[in-house]
Amino acid sequence: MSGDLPPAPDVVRSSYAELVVTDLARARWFWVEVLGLHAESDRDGVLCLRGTDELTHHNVVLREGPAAALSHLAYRVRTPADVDRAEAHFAALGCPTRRIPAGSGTPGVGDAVRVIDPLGFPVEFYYAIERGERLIQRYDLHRGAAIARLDHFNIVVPDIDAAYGHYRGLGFGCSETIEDEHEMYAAWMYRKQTVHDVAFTGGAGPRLHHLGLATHESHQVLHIADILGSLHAENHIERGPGRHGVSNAFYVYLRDPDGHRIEVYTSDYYTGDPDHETFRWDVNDDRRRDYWGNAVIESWYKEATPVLDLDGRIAPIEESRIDESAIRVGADGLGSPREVR
Ligand code: 4SX
Ligand code: FE2
Repeated sequence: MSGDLPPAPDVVRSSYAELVVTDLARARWFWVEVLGLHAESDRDGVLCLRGTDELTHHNVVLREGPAAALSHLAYRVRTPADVDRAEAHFAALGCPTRRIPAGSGTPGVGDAVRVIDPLGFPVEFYYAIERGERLIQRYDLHRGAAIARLDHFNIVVPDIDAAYGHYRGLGFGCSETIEDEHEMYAAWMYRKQTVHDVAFTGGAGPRLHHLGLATHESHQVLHIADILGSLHAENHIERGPGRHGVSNAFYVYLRDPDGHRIEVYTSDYYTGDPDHETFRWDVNDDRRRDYWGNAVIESWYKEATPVLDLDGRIAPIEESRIDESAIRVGADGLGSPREVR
C-alpha cells in the first residue's frame, strides 16, 4: 500500500522545536542564563535560541502563550522540492496539511509545510532557513551546559508499532529498541548518522516527552547539575546524571519552568553504514535506561507536554496500553531491590 503513496520527503535531520511557554522572561532565565543557549532573536513574544555548533537560525523557539504546549517539531529536508513532497505525501496519508509561506511562520524559516502526522503530532518540514554565526570557538560565550545542537525529539505515543511504521515510511533507520517477546516498548530512529532524530516512549499521547540537546563533553552534564544546585534550583533536575544503556549517552534530564523536559546529552555513536543493525534491549535488563542500574523516577515515564493542532488548540490525548514503568518500577518510583550476583 505504501508503494502507492507519493514519495516521502528526504529528511536531513531533526532541527528545531517550537514550544509555548507561559512566561517568556522566566523561560529566558532558564534556557539562556542557566542552560546556555544563545538568543538569536527576541521579537513579539518569540525567542529563537541556538546551540554553538548550529549554523542555522535556531534549534529551539519559545513563544509566549496561555498554556505550556508543543507548537511543532521541525525537520529540515534536503531540497526545496522535498517541502512539496512532504505536503503531497502527508495529504495522501489523509493528514491535515498547511503551507506556511516564508515570513509568516517561525522567524528565519523559509517556505514550509506543517502537517498533523498520523501519530497526531504537529510537524513542520522546511528547506530554507537563515544562517547563524559560527559560535563553536567563541568559548568566551559558552556557559551553562554549553549546548551545541539539537540532537533529538522524544515523543510519547500510545502505539509504538504505529510510530515505528510511520517513521520507517519516512525512511528512518532504527538504531535500538526495548522489547520482550510480545511487545516493543520503545524505539530510537535516525536520518542523520547518530543514534536518533526521534525516539518513542510508550504512554498517553500524542505528547512531547523531551528535547535532546547535545553538548560536547560529559563534564558539561555534571556542570549544569552543579549550577542548578548552587542556584537552589535543584527542583529543575529530574533524572540523572547517568549513563544510558540505550545509546551509551551520558545524560541529565531537566524540567524548564513550564515543565517542558530537556535532556542534556553527549557521547552516542555512529550509525551511518548501510548495513547498520538494530541493537535490541530486553525490557528486563535493568541497565537499559541507566547503565548503572539506577531506577527511573516515575514522573519521567508519566509526565509530558501536550501538543497543539494546526489552529493552536490543545490536541486530545489517547490513553496507552503500554506502560514500561510497570515492568520493574513501583508506584513509589523506585525499582525493585537490587540482587547482587
Ligand atoms: O532511558 S534510555 O537509556 O532508554 C534513553 C533515553 C536513551 C537515549 C535517550 O536519548 C533517552 O532519552
Ligand atoms: Fe533522549
